[in-house]
Amino acid sequence: MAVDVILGLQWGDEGKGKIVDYLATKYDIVARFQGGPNAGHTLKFDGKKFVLHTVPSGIFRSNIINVIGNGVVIDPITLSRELSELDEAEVSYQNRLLVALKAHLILPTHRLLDAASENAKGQEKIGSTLKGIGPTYMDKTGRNGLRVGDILQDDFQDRYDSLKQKHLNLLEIYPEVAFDLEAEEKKWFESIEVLRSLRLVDCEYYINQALKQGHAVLAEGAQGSMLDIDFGTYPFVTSSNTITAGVCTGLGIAPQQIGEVIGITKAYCTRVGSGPFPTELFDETGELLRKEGAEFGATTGRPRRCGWIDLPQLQYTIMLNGVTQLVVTKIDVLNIFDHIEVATAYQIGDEETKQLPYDICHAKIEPVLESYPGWKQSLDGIQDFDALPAEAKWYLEMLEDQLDVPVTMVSTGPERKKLILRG
Ligand code: 2SA
Ligand code: MG
Repeated sequence: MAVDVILGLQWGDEGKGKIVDYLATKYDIVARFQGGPNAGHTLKFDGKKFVLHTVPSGIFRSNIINVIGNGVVIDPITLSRELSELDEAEVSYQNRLLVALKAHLILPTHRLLDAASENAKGQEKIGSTLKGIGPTYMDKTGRNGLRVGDILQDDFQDRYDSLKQKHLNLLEIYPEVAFDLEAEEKKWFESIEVLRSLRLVDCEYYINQALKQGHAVLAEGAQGSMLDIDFGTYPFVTSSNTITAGVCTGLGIAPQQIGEVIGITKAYCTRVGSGPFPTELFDETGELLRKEGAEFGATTGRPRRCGWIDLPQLQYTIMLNGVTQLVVTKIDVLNIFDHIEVATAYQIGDEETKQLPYDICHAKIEPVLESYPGWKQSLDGIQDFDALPAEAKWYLEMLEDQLDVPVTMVSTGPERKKLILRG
């Protein structure tokens, strides 16, 4: 069996949670491979809304094993809060939620460092979610980090104290920020006990054995490809590899184990935080997209920046990820528009190009826009691609054509049933 991958092709918030939740039924295991509680995957069903930050989106299907892979950074406090919410909703997770021993831990001082370093950046803020992601990955690559498996060791407290001391020393270079370290530490150690009660596994062995036994695995990406540490709009990125390549290192599998790569894009485009966004709209159309699409961050509640879909950007992330299927979400948000615009190229100075420039953060990019007629009607109740209004079909077929990947699913609303499947 293979590991299929599902990930966002833009700057996150493409609606991955809902699609994973739907697809999960075909899989035995759903695994997170990167990122941490900076993710916020929203799922809606039975009139209830859940936002998952650390727990994989397969948790609501009782026969699915959910794995938090070694590539993830875990804040025990967020994790245990999520688990209490699952308890409240009577979703059982014991024995179905596995955590990699090699996943790194986010300490309270990582969050403090995130806040202090972001605060010191003034105008150049990354727009971090302040969950401690950057400092934790820095400690991982700097070979200082604490891992989940360390909580089982006798000297855990000493190692915690020593890393905390390093952080406190480092914090001296920054102006002070408000943070109740003592209270956070208390919660953290309580949450470590919750983490200890879960099944802690050698993720690489677990996944490879499962594959050998014929189990199907779905790797669930967080954030989006344009936030990838290597290929995103650096430095306005997150600190992990969000692309398909991250699945190999984040779960411990070989490249030839990768099967389908399902790339998700909104029918338009959004971004939270700072950094380049070539098709961003600063006018009332952008405002309307935000309103219609309820574009506010699931993790931080921040309003998202909105704009039209960007084909060069999608061509780039489809290339990087090896996308084999495209899922278009939130197409219903476009219902009210007379015209829908699409960026087909970038005008940079005298040059028209379809390539993202190296200095994307400084280049003056004007998107070259093409206009498509809107459909101006609700898509409610449409379950079949052919039943879509002609203009919506054109739009989707144009995307397929330009991006050279088949559109296999179209989401027409947040609820589970608002999903058009294309055979
Ligand atoms: P960080 O917190 O240090 O990783 O922030 C660095 C930049 O990455 C952006 N970022 C995100 N942007 C969009 N969505 C994010 N998470 C989604 C959510 C979940 C998802 O709904 O909150 O779709 O997976 C996310 N996480 C980080 C952040 O704004 C900074 O620009
Ligand atoms: Mg989100």
